Amino acid sequence: MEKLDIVLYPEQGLREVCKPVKEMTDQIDKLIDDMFYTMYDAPGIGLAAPQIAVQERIIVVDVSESKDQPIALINPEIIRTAGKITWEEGCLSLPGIYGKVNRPSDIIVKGMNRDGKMVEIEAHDLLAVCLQHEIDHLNGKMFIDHLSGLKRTRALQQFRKLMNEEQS
Ligand code: GNR
Ligand code: NI
Repeated sequence: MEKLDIVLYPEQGLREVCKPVKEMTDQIDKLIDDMFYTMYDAPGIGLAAPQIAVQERIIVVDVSESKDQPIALINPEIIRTAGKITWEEGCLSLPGIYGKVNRPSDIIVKGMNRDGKMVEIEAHDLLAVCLQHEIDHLNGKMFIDHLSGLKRTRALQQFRKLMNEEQS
């Protein structure tokens, strides 16, 4: 397995709409292994392919404490939403930045698993938040886009400052 480099904001690839995967291949299966490895190592609870510079519709998540409930989805689609939840989100592509985002609390996501089988996943609370955060990435969207103008500006200022401090 290989640890992949995580792309940081403001890389253009994080703002692009990713292409659907046409069919499950050994190459994608290997990529999913590397994505899980990279996500657990970070550590993070989710990772989307554009974060490792692959512009394809692939996500991995594991929100369990024990880190033993991996979910990989190809071409994921949200087919139902209900409820509301506010969660303080972070992103491996904006390290050190956090912000409260409102989203539906209950969702059903349809997609292909790594065996190439179509599945539907019912998700609540943190798993629902994380799946929506990852699916947003596939559409070129980041959690800061859900913040109000002022909060978003402040978050981005803070991120630029953090990145500059790291350089000096
Ligand atoms: O590791 C992550 N934590 C997190 C916390 C709250 C809401 C969403 C997330 S996803 C994030 C990893 C990441 O950037 N995935 O794209
Ligand atoms: Ni993210």
